[in-house]
Amino acid sequence: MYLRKTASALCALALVFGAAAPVTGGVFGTDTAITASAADIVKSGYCGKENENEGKNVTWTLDSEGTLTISGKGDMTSYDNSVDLDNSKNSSPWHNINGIKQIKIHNGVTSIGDDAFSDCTNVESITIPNSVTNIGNWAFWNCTSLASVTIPDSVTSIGLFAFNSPKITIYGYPNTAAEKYANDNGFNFISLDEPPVIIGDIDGNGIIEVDDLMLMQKKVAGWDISKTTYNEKAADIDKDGNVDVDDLVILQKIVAGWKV
Ligand SMILES: [Ca+2]
Ligand SMILES: [Ca+2]
Repeated sequence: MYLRKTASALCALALVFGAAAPVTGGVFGTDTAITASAADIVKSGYCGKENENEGKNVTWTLDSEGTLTISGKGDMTSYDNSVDLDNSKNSSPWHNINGIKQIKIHNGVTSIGDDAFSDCTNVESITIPNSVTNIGNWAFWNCTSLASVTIPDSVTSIGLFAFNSPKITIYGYPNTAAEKYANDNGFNFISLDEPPVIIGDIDGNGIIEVDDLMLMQKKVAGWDISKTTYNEKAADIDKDGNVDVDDLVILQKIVAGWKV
C-alpha cells in the first residue's frame, strides 16, 4: 500500500515537472533536490581486508537513493559497531548513515565482515552472491526490517548473531549452512529447490481443473488417496493449516471460474 502511494506520488511529480525520466529524491537531509538523472554516488571508499592490498580489493559506494553497493574481488574487512566507549574501535564507514535502504553485494566479494551491515534498520531484503563463503559475526545484527535473506550454497559458515530480525525468512538450499542456521535459530526457511506451488493445483500437473476438485472432495471425505499425487500445500487454499471443507468451497469457486 505504502509503495503504491509513493509510486503514484512520484508519477504526479513527474507530470508536474514534465519529466519522462525517473524522478528521484535524495535521502540525506538537505540533499532533497528532485533530479531526473540516475542516482549519484554520494560517498565511497575501500572495505577490503586490510592486510590485502591495503583493503583496496573491495570497494563501497553509497548513492543518493540510499543504495550501498559492495564490489570487488576478495574478503571484506571486519568491523566493530558496538557501543564505542573509548572512541577507538573500528566502525564500518557507513555505520552512522541513516538513509541506507538497500544493500547490493556484487559477485566477487568472498566474505562479509563482522558487523558489516549491523544497524541498517531500513533494509528489507538482502541477496548474498554465490562468491561469498563466509558471513561474519553480527553481520546483519539489528537490521530490524530485514524480512528476506537469500543465501547461496557457496556459504559454508555463518557467524554468531549474524541475523536477528524477528520477521526474517531465509531462502536457501537444503542441507546447507543456510538451512542449518535457520533451524538452529528458529528462523523460517524456504527451500529454493522446491518447485513453486500453484495453490489449488492439488495433483501438481500445472493447471487447476475439475480433477483437482474431485481429488479434494475425496481428501475431505476421508477417502484413501495415498496412491494419487497429492500436494497438501496446494490444497490448503485458505492457508489455515488444515485441508477441509472451507478449502473445498473455495476450490469449487475457482474451478467454476468465479473470482475469489
Ligand atoms: Ca491440477
Ligand atoms: Ca485450509
